[in-house]
Amino acid sequence: MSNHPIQPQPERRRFLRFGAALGGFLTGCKTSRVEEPAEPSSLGKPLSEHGARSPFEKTGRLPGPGKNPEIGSSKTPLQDCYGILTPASLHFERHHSGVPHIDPAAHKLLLHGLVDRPLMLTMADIHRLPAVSRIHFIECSGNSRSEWGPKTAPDAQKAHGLVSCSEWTGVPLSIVLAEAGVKAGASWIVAEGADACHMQRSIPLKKALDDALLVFGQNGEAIRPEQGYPLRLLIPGWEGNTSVKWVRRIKLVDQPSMTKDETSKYTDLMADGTARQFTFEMDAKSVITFPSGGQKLAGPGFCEISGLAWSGRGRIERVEISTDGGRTWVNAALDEPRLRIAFTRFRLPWKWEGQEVILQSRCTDETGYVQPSREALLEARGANSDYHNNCITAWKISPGGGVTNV
Ligand SMILES: Nc1nc2c(c(=O)[nH]1)N[C@H]1C(S)=C(S)[C@@H](COP(=O)(O)O)O[C@H]1N2
Ligand SMILES: [Mo]
Repeated sequence: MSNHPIQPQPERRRFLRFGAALGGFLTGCKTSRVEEPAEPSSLGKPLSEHGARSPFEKTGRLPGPGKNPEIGSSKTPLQDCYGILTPASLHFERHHSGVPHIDPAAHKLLLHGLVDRPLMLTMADIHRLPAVSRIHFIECSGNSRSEWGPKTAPDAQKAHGLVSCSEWTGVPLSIVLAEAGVKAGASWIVAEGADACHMQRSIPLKKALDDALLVFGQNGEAIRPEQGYPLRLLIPGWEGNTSVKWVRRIKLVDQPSMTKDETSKYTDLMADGTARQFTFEMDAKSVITFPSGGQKLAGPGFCEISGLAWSGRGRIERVEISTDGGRTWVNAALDEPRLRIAFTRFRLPWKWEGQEVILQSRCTDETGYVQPSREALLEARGANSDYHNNCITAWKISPGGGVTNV
């Protein structure tokens, strides 16, 4: 037996608060007829080589309407995901020219330009190098584009589903760059994909040497073709477009290349007609996934408000929730692990009294950056912007329990 006096545990206190909020929520489930569940009477399905989800589970990615089915994006059903990891099968997709069919035995990565020793690496070469696994989100800078208004998207998936979070396994790019030997004067890299559009992005060498990865693993299995099989670049915390998929070439250069995806696209037009360029970091954002647009509360009583927050600059320090249209805010509990540049799950026990409610979340990251209001974002960026919308959004719960984007 421990001789330490028993201290009230924060966990237990939280549980007691839940107890109060639950307030007899489960009384409706009490039954006087106690019946044992029936024994299964026949054998189930046989063993299988590769698992599939239950046929009762129907949630899916939502391919956006495009001129052709290869080009565009499909969105993660954030409102149907648990925890902080996105299943590979539900990771959002953004392809500019479809998913190439690549035999890993034939795939090569060329490193050249301002290096001492140009390298041509096979996948077998890459698999021999020291690897790391890291949990990071990827977010398209076009995510939440609908929230510039005037017409917003009806639910969490359609509004914010161009973001997902996985455990990525791969080789730090710094290791490969050290093998090639970076020449004096090199200050940028240009990465190129093996898809038909040859997606190219310029990335400062400093970031490439800091935490960029050459990724071949996703959530414990080989990276999916849609995510860049057999090899993608991952630039943690920066706009998704810089994480070049199906990466086949990295060139060291002394200035950015000014490719189409960093000039005509992925720049932010400001009110004065100038454009912000190389807006790499994804600012902190949070989204309430329950209750969220398109859902319906069964009735007044206990409800756990839950959602996701993330920042391209590091850890999420705080998520506040308002249930009164932004007049007052309370801190939500943050699930562990709370990792850098990864989804953080937040939760708040709450009791819905059945009235109309405007529900909002606001996050703060470890740099002290606070997610802005829509007014503050428009003030700073004007109304021409398309990319990088991270403002606080609001769900309205109507007295009938229906939830809409307002
Ligand atoms: N080669 C190549 N890389 C690419 C793209 C592409 O079309 N081709 N799309 C980019 C964009 S715009 C984004 S947001 C991310 C999306 O990654 P995902 O499809 O794995 O979610 O990949 C980036 N890398
Ligand atoms: Mo993107």
